[in-house]
Amino acid sequence: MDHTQRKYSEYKAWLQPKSSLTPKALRIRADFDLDFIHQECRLGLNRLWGEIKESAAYTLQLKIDDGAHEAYSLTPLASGFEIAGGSKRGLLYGVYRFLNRLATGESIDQIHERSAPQVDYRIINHWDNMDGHIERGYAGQSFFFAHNQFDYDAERITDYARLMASIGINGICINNVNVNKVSAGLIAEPLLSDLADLAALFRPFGIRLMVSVHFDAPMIVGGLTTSDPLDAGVKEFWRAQSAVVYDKIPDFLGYVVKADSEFRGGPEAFGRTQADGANTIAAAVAPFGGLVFWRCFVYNCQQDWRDAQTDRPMAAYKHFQPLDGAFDQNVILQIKNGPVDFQTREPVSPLFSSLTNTHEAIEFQIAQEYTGQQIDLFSLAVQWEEILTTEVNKGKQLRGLFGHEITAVTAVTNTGNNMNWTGNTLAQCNLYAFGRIAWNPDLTAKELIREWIRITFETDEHGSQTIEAMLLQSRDIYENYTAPLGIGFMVNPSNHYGPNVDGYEFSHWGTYHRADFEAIGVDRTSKGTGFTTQYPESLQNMYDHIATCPEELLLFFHRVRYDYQMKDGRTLLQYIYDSHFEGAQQAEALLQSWETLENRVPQEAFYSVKERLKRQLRNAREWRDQVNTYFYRKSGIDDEKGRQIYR
Ligand code: GCW
Repeated sequence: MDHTQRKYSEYKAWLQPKSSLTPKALRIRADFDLDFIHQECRLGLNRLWGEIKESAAYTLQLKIDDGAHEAYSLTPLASGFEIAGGSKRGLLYGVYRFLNRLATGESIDQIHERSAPQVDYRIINHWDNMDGHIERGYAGQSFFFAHNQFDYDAERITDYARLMASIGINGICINNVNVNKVSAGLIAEPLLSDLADLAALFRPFGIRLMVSVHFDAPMIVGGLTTSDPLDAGVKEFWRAQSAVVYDKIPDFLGYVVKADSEFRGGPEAFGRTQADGANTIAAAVAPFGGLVFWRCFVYNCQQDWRDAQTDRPMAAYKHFQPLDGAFDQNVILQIKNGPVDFQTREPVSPLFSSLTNTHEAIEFQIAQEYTGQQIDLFSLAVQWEEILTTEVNKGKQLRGLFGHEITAVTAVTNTGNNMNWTGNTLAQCNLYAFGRIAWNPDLTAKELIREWIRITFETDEHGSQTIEAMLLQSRDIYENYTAPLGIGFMVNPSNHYGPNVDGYEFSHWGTYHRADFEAIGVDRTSKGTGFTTQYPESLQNMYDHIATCPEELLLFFHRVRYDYQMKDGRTLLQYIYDSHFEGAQQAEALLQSWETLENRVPQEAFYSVKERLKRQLRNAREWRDQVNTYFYRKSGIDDEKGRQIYR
């Protein structure tokens, strides 16, 4: 059944409480002031256990203690349980965490936890357009907008706010970073009043809204003739307009800005720096405690493919590193996890280790733009764990920067108006995992996947183990049949799904693999384009030398001959053939595994995931054959194992 055909209320009726958990009788005690949290707690328990019964014998105590603002503690007592938070927000997180742990099947007396988030801002970015279409959206249309206006079901928004708060999200940017003339108006009437109404739905859940603003808003919204950030009129526009915004929404979190990027205007168009641009806007929101998330996805998207000197991954560092320390305190530079663009595998962006005097946000993409589009299975928790545990400086892992240089964690979301939120039921795991690692980056993919399976499915041991194995392997499988060893971008241009080895090879986007008859890849070492010099010395040395470069990133950093010997003795070419044959086989095995789950997971989820796994298999075979044929034709060298390659 098409998820979008149902009304949300009908869909909700289909969601069953977790019947296998024993119903409890208890009394919830809380100050009158904590009414909302009390209700949330009761609602959650009712969902888990059916209607809960009143009993004075067992007391669930909700209280505010002197812990940190967002911290909570969960403590079993002799004849009851205590949930405490350093503030109402902390207490709310405590309540959700308590419910979450109950939903995994734990008994109350085992639940003992103290926790505080490692970063202050845990943010979801929607790429929703106001016409309802979601850029890189794979779960239907926007649940905020349609027909260039706000158009939402308040009940659904409330559930969404609860969902996000329950995983620790405290800020949401509701519109696409590619702002157009309509969405530029979100900071002015008449849209601003609607924005304020929406903000009110999120407020009780501790979630502050943001919008993406147009760098040229002074012209589009303010009617000025320039957007030059150093122009007095432009500064006044941002100041006055922001005052209007904060008058309507006092707890507004701030703006996200994509400037000088992919045909968007920006400070450089006026001969100004990124810091000039960011600081002008930041100064306007500073009096209200607002923030500016300034994106670092700045590169030349009009490159001539003949130009081998320009190397796209180097761009962000070149634009921003020299400005370290020049940004105002309420500017947060929002940096994609890798230096290129949310590919299956990339090294960590060198900006993280090189900005030491600037607030940074890491930006992940939960929407699977390049990672299977919520058709192919791809557990991002696995990728994120690798990214977070990557060394960025002298034994320091990326996650070690959380709470210090990295003050915010953001991600492009994978939600839409499909009834199950994410299109593919299994893609919910990515959304869940994001919130949890933004709170605690030390959590492993395995832990996150397990938690999610337990709270989502009431299934048997075979069911949970099968889903866990599928999710844990999914990233390697996808990587096997798509672009090899960090080379990236062998996708169909524009929609970014399915193989097209040379699709970007002669384009202006700056993403070239430069394969010829004997070698593939771009030499990004200090002797090549020099990209590796953007890293601290120890990392530069590691990436520079082919022997010490992590093999899975071989083709990101090096130009390599097809007869190059990999660590296990195979040639590079044979590695490519093998991984592609294997990947397609593994995709088939995923489908077979899932087929064993009929009647073990809800029917609707079973059929919709199955249908996607079938599409994944077709996709994997197409990738296998196109990539293998491509390299055979380039090299003229056969597969050692004599498998079918189309000539
Ligand atoms: O990867 C690219 C996407 C664009 C996106 C851009 C960005 C919102 O293909 O759709 O634009 O990244 O991150 O700004």
